Amino acid sequence: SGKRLRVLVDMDGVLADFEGGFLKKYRARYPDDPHISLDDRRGFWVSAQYGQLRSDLCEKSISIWESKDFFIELEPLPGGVEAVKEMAKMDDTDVFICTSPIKHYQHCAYEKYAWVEKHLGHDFLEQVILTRDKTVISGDLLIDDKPDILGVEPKPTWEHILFTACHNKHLSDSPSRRRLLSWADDWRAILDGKRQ
Ligand code: UMP
Repeated sequence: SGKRLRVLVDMDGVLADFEGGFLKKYRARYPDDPHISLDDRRGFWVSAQYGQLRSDLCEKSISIWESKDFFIELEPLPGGVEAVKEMAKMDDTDVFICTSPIKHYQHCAYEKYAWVEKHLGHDFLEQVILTRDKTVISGDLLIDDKPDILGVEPKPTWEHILFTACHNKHLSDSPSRRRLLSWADDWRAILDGKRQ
């Protein structure tokens, strides 16, 4: 074991309950409009599926995560914070939180840092990477619920581990793509398998 393992962990849909937080606030703000249950979610883009349901619901959905306090008030997903803390304490392991902020930057970027401080502690702010392009970030593993992680680098260094979420659970897996079904799944085995 000569070299350290670098693990990149996504935030929305992996550590923070974006989908649950969205649905709760959308239904509270637009009680007379239709919604999509988490069971019926398909596709990474919430706004696209709401736009298909009814064209005006695209911008109504966007208004939810552009609002102040949306990102800071997201609940942690079960076991995620504990797993990241444990990972960070493992020998020869570096953990980074790798997350894409929305371009409406008034609240999101600030609140993502605040969320990490609240749930993982001030020292963990050292480990935060905000980027709209995860392909230019080097690592051994990227644990992320987005099925297609694309950017300017055609050959990213990381192996993408698809974290199961309501919007991706029905996707068929190619043999080359591995999943983490939840934080109760064996993430330690995935890390250990990557160590040389
Ligand atoms: N996001 C949108 N539109 C959607 C769903 C999510 O802009 O329909 C945003 C919320 C997060 C970002 O800031 O995309 C997801 O980032 P990653 O999970 O890929 O880091």
